[in-house]
Amino acid sequence: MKALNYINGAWCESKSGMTAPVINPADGKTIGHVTLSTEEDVRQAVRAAKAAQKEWALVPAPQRAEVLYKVGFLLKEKKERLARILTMEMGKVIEEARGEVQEGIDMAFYMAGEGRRLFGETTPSELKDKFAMSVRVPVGVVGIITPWNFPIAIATWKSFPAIVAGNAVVWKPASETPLMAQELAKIFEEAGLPKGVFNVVNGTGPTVGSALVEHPDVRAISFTGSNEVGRGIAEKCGRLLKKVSLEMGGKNAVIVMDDADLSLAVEGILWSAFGTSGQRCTSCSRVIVHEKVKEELEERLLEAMKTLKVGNGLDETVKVGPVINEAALKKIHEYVQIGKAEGARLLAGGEILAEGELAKGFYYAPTLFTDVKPDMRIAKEEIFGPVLSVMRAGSLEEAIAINNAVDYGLSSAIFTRDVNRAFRAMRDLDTGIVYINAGTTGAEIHLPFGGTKGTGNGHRDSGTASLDVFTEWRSVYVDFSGKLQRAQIDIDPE
Ligand code: UN1
Repeated sequence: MKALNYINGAWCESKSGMTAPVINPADGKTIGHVTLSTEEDVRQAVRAAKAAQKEWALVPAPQRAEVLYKVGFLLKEKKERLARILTMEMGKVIEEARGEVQEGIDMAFYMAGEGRRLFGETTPSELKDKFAMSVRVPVGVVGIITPWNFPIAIATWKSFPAIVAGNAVVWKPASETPLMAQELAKIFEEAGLPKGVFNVVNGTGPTVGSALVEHPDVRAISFTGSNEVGRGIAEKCGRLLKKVSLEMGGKNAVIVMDDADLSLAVEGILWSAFGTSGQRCTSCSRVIVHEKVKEELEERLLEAMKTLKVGNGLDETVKVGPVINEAALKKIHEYVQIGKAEGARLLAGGEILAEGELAKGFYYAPTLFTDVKPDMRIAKEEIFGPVLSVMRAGSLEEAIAINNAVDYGLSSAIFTRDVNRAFRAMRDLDTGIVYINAGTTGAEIHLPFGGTKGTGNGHRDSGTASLDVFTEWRSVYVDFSGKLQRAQIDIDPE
């Protein structure tokens, strides 16, 4: 299969004529090719989006939402097929792939509902016979840049609110996962979205991403990806005075207190650390455990890790799929060497798996380090793989301080049976998402998603908070007094 650009309702090759292979990380096989676009392809897409947006913004929002309802039903109908493509293209296990498609379905229905809300505000005027309100208006053309780890869900978090609010979208999906992007574009087409409102331009970040960010007609950029790339985008958008929303990962921790239900904690840690092979922005990569229960937790974790079957995600019994590619495998393995050199104690894993069938794909053994210190690199930097570090704390305060000491602030979690500790943690953990008695993954789409510090720039994906990126506030004053009333001056009663 060839992943093409989708511009102004037409499927087209890029101007460069160049392609890159799409590889199944489970077995290294080529499952398709993706067209690699030029700046001219981006300009063409933005032109189409700009023209289409003018009309789209005039369609009443409840009618715009009708398209999203259709998209939701189509996603539902095609869920299993999409999940299988997702697993083959990205590697996550089939159960999680179904979950990811479900996230898109949820987002479609949720944002379709927004078509009958998109609430503004009314407020009294300081003058007589005068009305004041603020309404949300679309920004115009929105550029969306998404990562390979959630090839469809993240695109829905960004494009659905943008579209229901009356914008047109140009989307650059990750070049590792262009096939899911084709599927989403086809669904929009089938749902009857007018041409030009949703466009896909495939290619690489330095060419397509940069052209999108720098195009003067793209009024907002919504990006999820690496910290390095995100900072570069922020700088460009700052200079160009463009709205920009950034979500750039995490170094998420689970705190386990001495009063915790340890069985539950082990389940939560296992799921959030090794699910998606540790390749979620929300994945747990640190456990901060109260010293009284440290040894017991480690023993139980090691026992539970033995149940993690690693393999091709299409096999329903597999729990940990491959990582995305060879480069990721190398990076993860390098971090393990760094951890060892820093003095962390390796309890499990720490190796590339290459026996039998696994040799063809990119598999890393679920890895557990202990005696990790907060200043070690493996405790501070995002590894984006199945590598978990256990650290010790003597109190809740110390655990929270360790959690907060990293540069990221996406998600955190605490296992405790003490309601006071739970609420204190909820207040003091410096992350955008906090879980009580659950792991660090599993955000629901109707709540704001994002984080503090190096995770982002204060904006949020999903939830109604996402509308703030895709709309401008317009303040409207209606004077029905029939005479000139000057604000701040004609304020005394006659
Ligand atoms: C991501 O990894 O960027 O909260 C998204 C979760 C998922 C989304 C993760 N619902 O784990």
